[in-house]
Amino acid sequence: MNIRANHPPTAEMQATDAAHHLHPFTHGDALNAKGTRVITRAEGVTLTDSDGKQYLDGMAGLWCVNIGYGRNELADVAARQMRDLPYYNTFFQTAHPPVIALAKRLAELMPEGLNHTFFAGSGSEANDTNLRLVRSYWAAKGKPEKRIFISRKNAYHGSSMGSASLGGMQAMHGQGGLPIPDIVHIDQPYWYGEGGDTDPAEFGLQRARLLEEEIARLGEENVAAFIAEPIQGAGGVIVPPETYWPEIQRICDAHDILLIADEVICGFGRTGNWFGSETYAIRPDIMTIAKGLSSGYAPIGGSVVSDEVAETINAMGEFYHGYTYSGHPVAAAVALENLRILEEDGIVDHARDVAAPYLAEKWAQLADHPIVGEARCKGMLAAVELTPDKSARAPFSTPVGQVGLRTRETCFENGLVMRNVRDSMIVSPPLILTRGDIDTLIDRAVKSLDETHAWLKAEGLMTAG
Ligand code: PXG
Repeated sequence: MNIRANHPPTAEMQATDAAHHLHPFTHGDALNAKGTRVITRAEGVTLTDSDGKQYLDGMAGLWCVNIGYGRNELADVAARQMRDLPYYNTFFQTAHPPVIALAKRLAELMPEGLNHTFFAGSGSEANDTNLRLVRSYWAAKGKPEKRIFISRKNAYHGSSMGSASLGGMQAMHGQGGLPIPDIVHIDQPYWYGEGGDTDPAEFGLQRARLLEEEIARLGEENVAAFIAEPIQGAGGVIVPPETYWPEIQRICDAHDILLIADEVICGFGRTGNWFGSETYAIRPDIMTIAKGLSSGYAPIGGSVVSDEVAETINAMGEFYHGYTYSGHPVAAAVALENLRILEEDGIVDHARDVAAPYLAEKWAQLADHPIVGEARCKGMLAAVELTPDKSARAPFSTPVGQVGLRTRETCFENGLVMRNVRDSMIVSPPLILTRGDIDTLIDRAVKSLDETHAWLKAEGLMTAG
């Protein structure tokens, strides 16, 4: 059913898209041969495409539409702000009401001590800010040699030169001359893929202690900061063993380095608390935010820093850094309204008390599926690892990602957006998901996994690589 067509016919849009649009993280020729999927409307947790087909959005857009689609309050606030003051900058000793109010609101919501926000237009920009800000911080403290950032393999921190260098995605580093100097990557706490026979708790400690070994190798006097996502998102919803973060915190406390929690995905209710740092009792010096800050309704991100970091930066003289859209008034007003809705509608509470426990219960049942090697879930983040041999946690003999991609396409056909990372399937749905929505999500996921299983058997691909 094609409701209120607000667009040209699908084939025409696909041809125009192929002719003029370069997509992110996409093999252009492959997409253009096939034609892009065009999403035209969304309401609640449901997307509609240009042919009228509907999907349950298991990814909340791109891990961001925490409050769900179609909240008119945000449209109204944006329209009002565009009329009052569509743009003004925050350089040259000026500000405007929305950015001031948002900075204050964030200080209220943040874990103790994080009271100062440097705004950006995205998570990538915010992490670029962190690189320059942290190095400037150490220089201001008379320790300019503290320049090295320690990050993790398979981390995602953005796509700009700086943030992609902070990230640990090998494929990204292979393009464009990355990483930039003075960034190193330690192994990740990915038990399913890399833990072998080690007990998960022990493995978590081992992976955390790599940080201490790396600090010793580099010399503490040369290390500026450790950056990590509380739960790795784009890397495949890597939920660390419970032993991991307390040990990381101990190591950061024991050495003179800053801890940056990249909460671009984990922030604003995703893990069942306002911040992943609460879920894992992390005490960051800096937090990166974006995505759920505005539920994706407007592009905005930021670096929220501790009093001590802010005092040092404020005292050092001019910090030569900023974006035209740092604290954009429309984005700031939209973010404020989003934060109001997250709180007043009890959406973070709903995620913690209703949706996440029910998702965890239902998701765990996927572990019984014949091609599922592990089903893991934390808050409103979940993943299943696909395998031809459950007990061995073995990968498929097919090229990495082929089975996952096939499953993703099957999910689309079955009305579910569930994406693949390698040969795992992940969800990060809007936090407003009801129990009924979760039943629908699981039903469609099982149907899709069944179809993948049938295809694997028919093709003789239930073999380990
Ligand atoms: N940090 C984290 C933890 C992220 O997940 C960024 C920083 C960068 O934010 P911006 O706003 O610059 O995109 C992200 C973004 C994927 C995918 O395929 C994930 C992200 C972005 C694009 C794709 O899972 N996360």
